[in-house]
Amino acid sequence: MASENLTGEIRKIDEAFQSRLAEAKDAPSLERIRTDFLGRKGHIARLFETLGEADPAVRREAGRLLNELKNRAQSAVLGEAARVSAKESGEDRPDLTLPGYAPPVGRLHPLTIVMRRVKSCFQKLGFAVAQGPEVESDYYNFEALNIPPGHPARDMQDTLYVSDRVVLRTHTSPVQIRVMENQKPPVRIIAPGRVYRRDTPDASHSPVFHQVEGLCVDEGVSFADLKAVILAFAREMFGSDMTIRFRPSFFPFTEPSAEYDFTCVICRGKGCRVCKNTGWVEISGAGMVNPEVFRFAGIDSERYTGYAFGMGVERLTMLLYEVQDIRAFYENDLRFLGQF
Ligand code: 2NL
Repeated sequence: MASENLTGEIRKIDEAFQSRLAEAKDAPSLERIRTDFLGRKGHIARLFETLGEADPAVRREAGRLLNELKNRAQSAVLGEAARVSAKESGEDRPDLTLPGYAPPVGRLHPLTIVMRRVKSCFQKLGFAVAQGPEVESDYYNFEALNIPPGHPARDMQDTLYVSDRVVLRTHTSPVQIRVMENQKPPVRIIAPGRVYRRDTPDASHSPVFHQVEGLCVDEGVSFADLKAVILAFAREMFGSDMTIRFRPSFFPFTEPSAEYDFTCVICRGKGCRVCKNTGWVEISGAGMVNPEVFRFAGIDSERYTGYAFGMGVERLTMLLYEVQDIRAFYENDLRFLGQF
């Protein structure tokens, strides 16, 4: 056989092998390819026999080509066999019985949890939720609340001023003034939201915190109504064993004014570290709306009376979850936030 014919024959067998291998899908078809090409009576063995009869001049080169084809075909068949067997046994598929990865799940901020609960307590008592701007005029934040010029609350030391007559609201009362300007009684609202004070942060002070204020205005509204609403809130929020007490106080926007306490939510009144053994925890202030405030808001104080109250959401949250430091709410430490 001429050298051209022999090397051409090797190339043809090589190509045939490649195309058969590309179509092999399973172990039996691969085994047929192995016997057809690499078996004792296969194409490659037949070519080795032909090689013996070839012209010595071409035998060397054709022999090298043929050996190379044999080795390559052997490892290709072995490689493909491994792949096919992995596929058939399912080794290349994910193990669906393995436990899954837990996706990272977000949670509500503790202040959001408590804020939502406070809102829902007052909604049950018939209060609507009102909102307003955090950047307020001096008029709504102070003047209309009967806080006179020169009052310490207006001091640059206590309030964050945006400009001469514009402040970051120091309470949510301005929201209530705006509602009273726009809605004639009966008014029954809470004003939840962020408020700002010029304070140096420590365990009990943060320059930004959250407040919920409440306001009820109608004919014949009395301090007894205020006490009933605060008591109902205390019991809904902290349990039916809660009692409340009021102590006389002073605010420019209410007259009379009071501070109110709840039974200590930790020891239920027995006396502990949190209540300093008094059995009571201070919550915030309240009172009957000062007629001067009604005058600013355009409400007839001869016909209507009203009560108002405030409360700090951080304070409630710290009592509820025994959080020692208000700054924890603002540090975004997931080890803290993950506990609620
Ligand atoms: C506190 C607790 C309080 C009010 C807020 C209020 C709002 C209007 C009229 C009258 Cl529109 N009062 N809010 C009343 C009493 C207490 O907040 O300890 N503040 C210094």
